[in-house]
Amino acid sequence: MAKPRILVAQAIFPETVERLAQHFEVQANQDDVRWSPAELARQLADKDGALTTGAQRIDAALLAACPRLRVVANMAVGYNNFDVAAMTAAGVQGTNTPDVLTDTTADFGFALLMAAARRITEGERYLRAGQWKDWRYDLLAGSEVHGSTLGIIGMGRIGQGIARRAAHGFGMEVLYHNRTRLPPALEAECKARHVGKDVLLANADHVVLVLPYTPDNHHTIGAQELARMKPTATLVNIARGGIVDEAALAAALREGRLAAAGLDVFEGEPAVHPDLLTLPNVVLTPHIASATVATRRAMANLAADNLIAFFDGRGPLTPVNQLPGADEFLYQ
Ligand code: 8YV
Repeated sequence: MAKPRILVAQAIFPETVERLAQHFEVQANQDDVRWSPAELARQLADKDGALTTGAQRIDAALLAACPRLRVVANMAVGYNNFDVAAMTAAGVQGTNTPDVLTDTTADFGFALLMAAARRITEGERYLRAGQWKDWRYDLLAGSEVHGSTLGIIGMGRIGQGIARRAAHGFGMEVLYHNRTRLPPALEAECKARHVGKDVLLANADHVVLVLPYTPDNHHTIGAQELARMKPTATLVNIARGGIVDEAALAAALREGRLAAAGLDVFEGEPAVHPDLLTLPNVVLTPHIASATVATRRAMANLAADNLIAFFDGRGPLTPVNQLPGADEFLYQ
């Protein structure tokens, strides 16, 4: 029987491509060519499956041009690049890579919080520019992290990881806002209290965004929400850029209505709002919260495992949609 044909849409670890090649006929974009949506559809037109990275949009128009496609494995926990309803309607299975990146991403969220609140990158730029001449009582004085109040918006696995670090490692009081409340035992373990969004914004000394990006939460943090935050507060976004109105955030940071921000994700990646680039009180990183070698390897392996399990008939390991007629296997 002919092997299923798989497209690896962006460069990944060569050993993952080799592993996939033991099971499939693989075409891998190891030169990392950035395809337009039309070119992606052309590349996928004769494929049975794909490994994507989050940068490839899988929507109704693409699916209509790819009748053979049965499964798309995203090498990311977020899958806002998938039109899940269109995929389900077309009978296409989607999968993501939860769990394997939880702690690494939570570590990075904390690193961004520390860097922004304690002005670490600002201090480094100052030193490298030869501006450091003397001690001064208020030189680069930031805001306290330990013992302060942290607000977490989005309390999935990564949010819980941040809560544990904050409560257990930094003695912080943790408030969280989420569509659904955590079970009491998990709340107790994370030492986190569920509150409304406005209460969180008004009371938190630092706010971390870790919620999935959906059309409903576009610009969930805009001018109004920023106005509710303390002027001494820090905002960290490791979720998706579209959750924050970047122009409103840049204005708040410029006008001293918000002390600092740490951003790993942006609305128009890889473009960054030009106003943010000019501000000293924002730490900017290029979407690298999950970027350790071990975690990226685990993500690539899980994406490959999903494709292998799907075509073996075992069902996907970490599905994001439930196809009609398929066994009940939706991963929780
Ligand atoms: C990925 C991410 O690196 O997992 C996610 O949702 O945002 C990152 O870990 C990125 O999406 C590229 O795959």
